Amino acid sequence: MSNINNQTQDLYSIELVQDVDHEAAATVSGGALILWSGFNATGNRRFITSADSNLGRAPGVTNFNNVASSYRVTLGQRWAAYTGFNFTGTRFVLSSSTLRNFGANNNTISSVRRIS
Ligand SMILES: [Ca+2]
Repeated sequence: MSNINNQTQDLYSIELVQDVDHEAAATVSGGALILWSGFNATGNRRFITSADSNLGRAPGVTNFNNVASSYRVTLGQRWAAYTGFNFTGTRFVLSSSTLRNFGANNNTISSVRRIS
């Protein structure tokens, strides 16, 4: 029985470590905007570390055009999100270091870039 308990604990630890690794990698490279396809950090996730003019254009990666429903930023950064490709359309600022769900802008983001 103790073996089963230990194995469960190990699997849980591995999942946490993987999250930390993603965060560490993003931090080392200068911070990130993290988007999730679902509310409350659920669904697919994308780490964005530089301007992306088209969230639907990412070969081999899940489409994120008009998909993001929750987000947070690292390193106290501010990112501008746009409802159109190439930083057009409605613009709004993402700056929360804690998880936030999108409200009126749910599933509307098409491009993003960091702002100072
Ligand atoms: Ca969504």
